[in-house]
This record gives sequence, C-alpha cells and structure tokens, in this order.
Amino acid sequence: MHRVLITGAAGRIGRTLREGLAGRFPVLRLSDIAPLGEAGPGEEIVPADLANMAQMEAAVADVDAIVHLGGTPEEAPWEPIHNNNIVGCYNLFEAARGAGVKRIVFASSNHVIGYYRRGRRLGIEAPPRPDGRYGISKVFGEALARLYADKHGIGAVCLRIGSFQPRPLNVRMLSTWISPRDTVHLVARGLEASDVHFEILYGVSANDRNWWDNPAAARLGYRPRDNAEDYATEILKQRSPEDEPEVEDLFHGGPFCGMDFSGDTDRID
Ligand code: 15L
Repeated sequence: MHRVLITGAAGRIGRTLREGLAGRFPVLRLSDIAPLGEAGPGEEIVPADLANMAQMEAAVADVDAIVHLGGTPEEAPWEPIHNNNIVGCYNLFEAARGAGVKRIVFASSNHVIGYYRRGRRLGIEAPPRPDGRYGISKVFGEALARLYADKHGIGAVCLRIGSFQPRPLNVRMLSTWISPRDTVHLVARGLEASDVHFEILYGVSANDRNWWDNPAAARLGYRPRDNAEDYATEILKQRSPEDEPEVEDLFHGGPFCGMDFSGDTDRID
C-alpha cells in the first residue's frame, strides 16, 4: 500500500488514526469537509464533501486503500444521514471503483444490530436489526461493501465499531468499548491483512463482558490489548439503583434504541 486515504479524518476516530498510522504507509491522504490543519510529513490534505461526486473522485485518485470514516457519526435527522451516509457512501465506493482502489475499510457500527436484546450473544450471521436512521445507513454501507467486493473485486472490511472512547463511560461500554490503540491496530489489520474479499468484524476491545463473537477479526490478526473490566469497579460504583430498566438498557444499541421510541418492547424478542 503506497497511498492510503482516510475520509472523515477530522473526526474523533480520524484524528486518532492520523496519529496512530503516521509513518506506516508512504503517504497518508486525509480528507474531510472540516478543517484538517497543515499537512505533516508523509501527509496529503484533500478536502472533500462526500455528497459531491467530483470532489470524491479527486479525493480517491491514485489511492491504494481507503479507511472510510466520513459521514454523520450518530443518530440524526434524515437529511444529513441521507446526504452523508447514503449518497456519500455510494459516491465513495463508486469513485473508488473508478480509481482502481484495492481495499476499503468501512466504519460500520454496532447500531446495525442495535435492537437485539442484550442477553443474546451475536455473531455476524444475525440479520440486521438497526436501531435508527444511522443504523440503517450502516446496513446500507455494509451492503455496498458486499456488492463492490463481489462485483468489482474491492477487498472490503466492515468494522462494526462499538463505543470508541478513551475509556468506558458507563455500564454498557463495559461490553461495547474499543480503546484508541485497539482501534488503530484493528484498522491496520483491515488494511494490511492479505487475501481479503469481504469481512464483517466487530470493533471491540478484549472486554470480559463483550457481547459479540469476532472470529473474522482474529483471523485477520486482530489481537486487542485493552479490557473495559479494568474500569468496572469504578463504573459500577457510580451507578444509581434502577427501578424498571429503560428501553436503552435492554438492547445492544443502548441510547439510540430509546430515541423516538413509541413501540412495545415486549414484542422485540
Ligand atoms: C456509534 O456508532 C456512534 O458513532 C457513537 O456515537 C456511539 O453511539 C457508539 O456507536 C456507541 O454505540 O456507543
């Protein structure tokens, strides 16, 4: 890999990868609609709006691999989700195909499977169960990745990222946390592992309370080093006594499941 593009490079994960992957590839190209500052050694800055195909074509030109983080990173109204995560994701894959890109690591999300109950352990074979518009956009992104792998031979790795934080912040994150250094390692494996056609991996640290089976990640050489359990005593101490659990406490997706909720949790098996 000579030149690797990171979209959404000004975001939280993007900034971590900018630092963590520095010097790993001859050229790291950084793209975002938000300011990225000056290019450092080995960096190129190419500002681009995901919804603008001409700008995406310029961003992916001469690139060998892409880490696609760009887009709206949380639940939001339909318009930004549609522009950034649906149209933008399509533009990214289509521009990449035109430019002969060999590998795309796509930042998917645990919100693809958000409405599964927490008692249920999940692998990647469980059908999608998105918990909002954001989750739906990630299902769409995974389907695009599958299509461009099968139809156009782009090696695609979808990372269903859990909770990317410097440290776990609540009880749910004792299961879903992924640390910054494990994230850098996971993305590097997604870029560098050989013989990839299409994979879905969970982006999660080595948490004792992990809910997700992750055999493909191990196969690609992912060896997480952090464990949210190191913070468990402190987090469980802060917890206030609960009466009935809220909607957000019942399902993998947490708070996103409770947003705009007007359903019947008894019917969500
Ligand atoms: C995500 O996919 C979001 O980008 C982030 O804002 C968090 O909500 C995270 O998932 C999570 O589930 O904790």
